[in-house]
Amino acid sequence: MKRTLPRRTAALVAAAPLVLMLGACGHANAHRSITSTLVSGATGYFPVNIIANKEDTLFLNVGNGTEKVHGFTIEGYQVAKTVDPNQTLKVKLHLGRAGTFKIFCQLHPAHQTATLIVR
Ligand SMILES: [Cu+2]
Repeated sequence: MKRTLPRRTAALVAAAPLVLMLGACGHANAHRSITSTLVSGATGYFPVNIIANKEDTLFLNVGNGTEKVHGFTIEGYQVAKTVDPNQTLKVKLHLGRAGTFKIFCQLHPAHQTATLIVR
């Protein structure tokens, strides 16, 4: 039993550079949050920019800190959801396209927009 421990440790040490290499390739998990809230006295999103890398898997928590239902659409990524007041929606997205994509509320034209930036 005592002999298996050093072997396991050696395997972990051997795997560590592999994990680091995968991270360097840009195939990473990006965890971000965005919330509908009051921005300068009007309804908008905070933060106004979500930034991640191409080929990342984006795990996005979409919150709503207001008292109304709000929409959440990402142009170019076929995401169109609604979020109830004081709820958080989880959106998982593979970022296969680089560029700048408008985030907007499909329910309220006056709702200030945000931007998804995929580098
Ligand atoms: Cu809205």
